[in-house]
Amino acid sequence: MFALFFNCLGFKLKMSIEVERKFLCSADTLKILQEIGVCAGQRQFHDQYFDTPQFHLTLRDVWLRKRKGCWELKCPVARVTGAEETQSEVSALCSRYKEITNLGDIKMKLMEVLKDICKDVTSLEQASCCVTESCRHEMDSEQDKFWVRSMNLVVFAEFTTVRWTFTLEEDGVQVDLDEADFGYRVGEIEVLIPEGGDMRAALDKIERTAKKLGLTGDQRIDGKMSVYLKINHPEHYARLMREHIL
Ligand code: V4E
Repeated sequence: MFALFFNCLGFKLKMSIEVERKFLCSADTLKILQEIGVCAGQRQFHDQYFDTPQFHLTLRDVWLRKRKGCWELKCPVARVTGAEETQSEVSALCSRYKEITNLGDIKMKLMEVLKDICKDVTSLEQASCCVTESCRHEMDSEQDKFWVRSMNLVVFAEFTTVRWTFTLEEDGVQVDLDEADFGYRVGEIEVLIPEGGDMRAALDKIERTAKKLGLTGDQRIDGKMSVYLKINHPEHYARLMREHIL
């Protein structure tokens, strides 16, 4: 939250990797969570997710959203073979995404992903020029409309989430319980590490927390987006499943 606030003002931040495991929260899990964690509060936010009409971003596992007036981009992280992979079961249940929250960096990444498929490179380059403009402009929705249109991006998903956040004794572990406005509830155990940080330690923390919460399943749990797409864009959902992106 603190980081997002500064980012919205245009300060350049080091990118972080979000490592997380989703889970379905039973009454028993909630009871344990209330015993071992501290509820850091409840908040509500509305997310708008953007892609080209042909879904060029999400088909590359790139997720662009606007939440509370701030832009956020999640991109896949290359898996490092070796130490991390030895804990394959835990590893398979966790997702890792690079989180980019600086608008300039987001536009650069989008250019990189979209330039092969966009004929009108000039308009993309114009859009990237906004990168160097003042941070005041980053909050200007008129500016947003310009670069979003230049990259041919449209909203393909939007929903509101009510989130309860718990912090745990385990250093740097956060547990969120989300309820989306389309009726889906999901929990997530989350650890943020800096780029190049200790992935194995993050996975260990998630595993220990999952054990404490009594989570036993070995299946990956759907996130809010999977369920949203299943309901609202079934064909795209099926394609993302076929291509092992969801
Ligand atoms: C990365 C991703 C999407 C973007 C939203 O990510 P998610 O963490 O599910 O949303 P949320 O609201 O919990 O974000 P936070 O507030 O924690 O930043 S939508 C789909 N994906 C891909 C994806 C995946 N392949 N597997 C899993 C388990 N989650 C997401």
